[in-house]
Amino acid sequence: MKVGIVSDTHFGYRRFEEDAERQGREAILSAAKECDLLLLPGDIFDTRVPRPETLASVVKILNEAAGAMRSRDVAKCAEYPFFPPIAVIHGTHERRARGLVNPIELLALSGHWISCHNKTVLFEKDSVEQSDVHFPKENASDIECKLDAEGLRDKPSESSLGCERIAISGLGGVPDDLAKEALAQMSCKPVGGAYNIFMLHQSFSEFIPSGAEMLSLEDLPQGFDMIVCGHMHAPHYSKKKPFLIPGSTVITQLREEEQGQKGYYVLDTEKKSAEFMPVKTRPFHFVKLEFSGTKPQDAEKRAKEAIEQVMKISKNEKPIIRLVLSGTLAEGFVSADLSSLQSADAFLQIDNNLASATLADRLAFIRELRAQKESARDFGMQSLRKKAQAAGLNASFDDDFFFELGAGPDAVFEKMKNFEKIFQQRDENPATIKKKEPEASGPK
Ligand SMILES: [Mn+2]
Repeated sequence: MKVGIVSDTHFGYRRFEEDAERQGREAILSAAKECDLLLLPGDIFDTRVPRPETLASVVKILNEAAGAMRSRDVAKCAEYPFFPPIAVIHGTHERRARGLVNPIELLALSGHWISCHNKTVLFEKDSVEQSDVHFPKENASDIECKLDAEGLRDKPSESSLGCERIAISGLGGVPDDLAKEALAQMSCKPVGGAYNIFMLHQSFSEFIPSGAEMLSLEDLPQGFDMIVCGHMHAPHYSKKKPFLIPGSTVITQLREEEQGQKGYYVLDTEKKSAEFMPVKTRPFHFVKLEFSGTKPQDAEKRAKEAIEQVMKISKNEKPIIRLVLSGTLAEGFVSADLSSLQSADAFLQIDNNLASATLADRLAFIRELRAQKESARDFGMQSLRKKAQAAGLNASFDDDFFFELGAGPDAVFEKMKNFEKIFQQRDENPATIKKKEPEASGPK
């Protein structure tokens, strides 16, 4: 079967609403025209409570997609016989509190698509065309009797009938720190005799470097032939893993990695390969400019030239440009005014990080200090040692102190008893403690 995978259409995204509508529409309808089954792994809507106008435009697109699929012989779902073969989960943008209806569930109730959140849904398609199977008319009943007599009718072998089965399991988007728990608790699993796809909407630490709390590819459930993941907006396909990120169909974050093509994937479950199908999108350019001791008017001039460069290659279409300026201004200048760069010919976002030289120096100094500084533990130990010294407790203080406290209340209690002894000793005979002080004191 051919599976069309479209994600993160962000319908209703206010900043580029027409782009979201046009590009999402093209992706869904193109996929519907050539595929047997569609998967939409979340962030189909930009908000958890879309406006009726947004809902209406998505319903229109889905009606058209259903029409395009109905006119062909596509995958069918026995559980939802009257629904188009479109499987969907909610993303982080559509997620709502328990007990509230999110827009994905709403359109599942209206029969526009099938929700696969926290369940496994089976789709089937006969790959042998109806017209290929024909009995001679006069003998048809004889043959059917023979089939019944041999008990073949009730158990047609899958290979002889050429029936292909795809099981879609899904888990809607959750906050990153809850993802592992959600995977452990979900109630879907691979189905025997089917091509199994697991669909989720999360960040993965392999793709987003800052992700301490994120899932790793190692956390994914076993037994699936393909993992499809929404949420991350740059497309990616790894045949070996096998892991597929369709990416978004619209620019939303204006991040550097969003500059590539946008589109959808067509997964061929027989050939076990996926192909990226680009859709026509508004051009987006991310431009970084670095300055050092520059006068504001020179920075402005260079920024203007960079914008003109982009305008030249954008031809007829109004591009989205994000301009990031960083570095220092010449002595005596505090900031650069770049408001003159705004024009009606581009959607321009300027990140003006230019700083005065003195401020930049101070920032660099603070950064260096932080890099040199000992760890919090070392710093804490040092100040504790100083205080202990002043109280005459040197003998009992060592670097393992924090770890012992961490071991639990019993360890702390033991330590306190130790202190008590030392305090008693000090009170009874101050001289003995004082004598010890110099040899055990201070860091070396
Ligand atoms: Mn998204």
